[in-house]
Amino acid sequence: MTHLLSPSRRLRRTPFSDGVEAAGVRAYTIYNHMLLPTVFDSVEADYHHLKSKVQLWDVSCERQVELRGPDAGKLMQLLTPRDLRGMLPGQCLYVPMVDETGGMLNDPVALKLAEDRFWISIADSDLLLWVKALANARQLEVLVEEPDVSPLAVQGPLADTLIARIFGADAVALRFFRFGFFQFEGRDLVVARSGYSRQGGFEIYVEGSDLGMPLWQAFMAAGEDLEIRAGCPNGIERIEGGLLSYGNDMTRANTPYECGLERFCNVQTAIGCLGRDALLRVAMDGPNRQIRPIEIRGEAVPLCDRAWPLLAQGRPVGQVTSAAWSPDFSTNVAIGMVRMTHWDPGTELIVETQDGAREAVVHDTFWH
Ligand code: THG
Repeated sequence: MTHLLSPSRRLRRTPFSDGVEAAGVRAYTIYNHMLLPTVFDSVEADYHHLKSKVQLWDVSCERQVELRGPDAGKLMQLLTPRDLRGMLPGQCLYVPMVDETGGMLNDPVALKLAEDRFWISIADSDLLLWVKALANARQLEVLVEEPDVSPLAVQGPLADTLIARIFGADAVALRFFRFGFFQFEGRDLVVARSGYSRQGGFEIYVEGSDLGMPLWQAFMAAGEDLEIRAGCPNGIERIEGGLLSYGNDMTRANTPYECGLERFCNVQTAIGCLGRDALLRVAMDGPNRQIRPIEIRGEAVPLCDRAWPLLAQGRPVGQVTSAAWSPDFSTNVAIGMVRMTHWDPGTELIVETQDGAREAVVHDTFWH
């Protein structure tokens, strides 16, 4: 398959790669040093199918950093400005993670498995190294490892129907960002109502690579009459929904406030967070640039594989970092970082793509 990408051990395969290939994957990206499918039929055909049926996604690249031991909770709070005191076993939380300057290191989903055990389901950065270094430098009583756990997502409007057939009605009863343990072939798996789309669905944290293909096949067979297909996080749908992508829409150069993640920061009470002092200052003044939904007028934009400068009266006022033609909204949807002087909804800007300048306008909400 990988015609342009030279496969090697560094570009890790996943427990579901055989199924992904059999389904006719057309393109991959690399995420956490692992294969992540990006296209099956076409990005637009995948988009329409995701929004009307149900898809099975190989998101193994959402690697887990496991914390286990008496200091696991202390280490978790060291990593994030979100106050974790109220977090209960069985809960998932979207948690910005920052360095000592308040810069974003990752934006994972955290799962509390037990008082002394967490999984951090990471976005695309080598968070394991940072967490290991912190645990050692602070001499914490905690083991930090990457377990053999690979998330498999079931996303789309028919996800509830499908999940019931594999895990039963109790799985359908899960609330958003809650998880439970459900059996498959006699083994307990974490199943959560979560996922990187706005269409609803579940994520199964498949523990043990040997279970990968049996579970993949079971879903494919059980979903045949629902017209299930292999899919993947969809570039158009996630921009419409305002789901941020680490490395694209934000980097270490951004604070969580600039990313619009202030609702996940409690700097007054998140005592123990490494970047707290830096973020307290930022929280006081407020950011001077922030993520905004941006509409780009005219025909379909080219592939957004670089930052596009945003201009007002010829001067730079920000950048667009993700953009795509939206078939459902008949316009180009985009995510940008805009200076406060020009971030009000309705502000007209110029965006410079590699194929030329286009008219753009700041929106107040994403498209969902
Ligand atoms: N699922 C799991 N791990 C992941 C992702 C995932 N790791 C990598 C990447 N995705 C992390 N990024 C995100 C971004 C957004 C959300 C989840 C992970 C998300 N956000 C909702 C929102 O912004 O409205 C909900 C946040 C909330 O209310 O708590 O779901 O997808 N396992």
